[in-house]
Amino acid sequence: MHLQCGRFKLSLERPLIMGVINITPDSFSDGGLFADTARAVAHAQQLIGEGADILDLGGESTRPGAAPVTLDEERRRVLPVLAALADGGVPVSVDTRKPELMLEAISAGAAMVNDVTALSAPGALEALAKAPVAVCLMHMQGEPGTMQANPGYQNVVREVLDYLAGRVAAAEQAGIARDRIVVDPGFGFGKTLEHNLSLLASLREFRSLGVALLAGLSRKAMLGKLTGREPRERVHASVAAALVAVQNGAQIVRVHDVAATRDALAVWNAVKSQN
Ligand code: HH2
Repeated sequence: MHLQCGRFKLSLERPLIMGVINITPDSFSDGGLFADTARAVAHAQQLIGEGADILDLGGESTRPGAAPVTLDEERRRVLPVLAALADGGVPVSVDTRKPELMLEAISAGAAMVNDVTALSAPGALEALAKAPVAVCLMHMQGEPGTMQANPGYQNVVREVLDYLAGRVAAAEQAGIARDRIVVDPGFGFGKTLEHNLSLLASLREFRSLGVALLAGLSRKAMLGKLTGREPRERVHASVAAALVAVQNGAQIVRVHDVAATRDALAVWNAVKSQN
C-alpha cells in the first residue's frame, strides 16, 4: 500500500511521521513560537533532520474556541514558508479549509492538503480533483469556535466512520483516486475524553475504509486530562498515544515532537519486523 502525495509515492509499509509547523500566534501548544517565516522554516528543517516524513504547515489555529482568520492573513503566513520548503526532499502538506488557499498551495508545490472539514467547503473537492496531491479528510463535529461546548453522539465510532465513508465516496466521485486519500477521526474536534478514547481503542475499524489512516493526538487536551500536564509538557503522553495509534492501525501520525516519536516507532518497527 502507498500514498500518492504529489511527486512523492510514500510507502505505507511502515508508519509515517507528519511533523506539525503552526505559523500562527495562537495555536494551543506552540502558538507564537514559529509565527514568522524564518522561524517556521528553521523549525521545519529541524523536523526534517529529526526524521519527519511529511511536514504539515498550518496558518489558522483550529483549537477549541479559536477565531477564524482571513484568506489574506492565512496566505501571508503559509505561502512564504511553503515556497522555502516545496523543492526539498520532504512532501509538504498545507492544513487549510479554504479552497482558494488549497489551489494556491498546490500551484506553489504542496504535495498534500489537510482539511479539518474534509473538503466540505464549496469548491474544495473540485480544487483537489485536478492535481495529483494527497488529501486528508478529517471528522469534526461543529466548528472550532464552539465544538467542545457539548459534543454528543449515539455511537461515536459508528458516526465518525459513516461520515468519513461519505467523504471518501464524495472525493472519489470528484475524481480523487483512493491512493491519494487519507482519513482521520479528528481527535479533540467536537469530542469528549470518552469519545476520543473510544475512537483510539477502535481505530483499526477505520482501516475498513480502504484508504490511509492518520491520527493526530499530539499534545491534545485529552492528554492533559489524563496526565494533568500543560501542552508543552505532554511529550511523553503524546509519544504513548502515537504508539497506541500505530498499534491500532494508524499509518500516519501527526506530531509536534518528531524526534521522540521517531525513537518510539523505531522500537515498534523493530518488534513488528520480527513477526
Ligand atoms: N489537529 C490539529 C490541527 N489540524 N489535522 C488533522 N488532520 N488531524 C488533527 O488531529 C489535527 C489537524 C490541532 O493541532 P495543532 O495544529 O497543533 O493546533 P492548532 O489547531 O491550535 O494550530
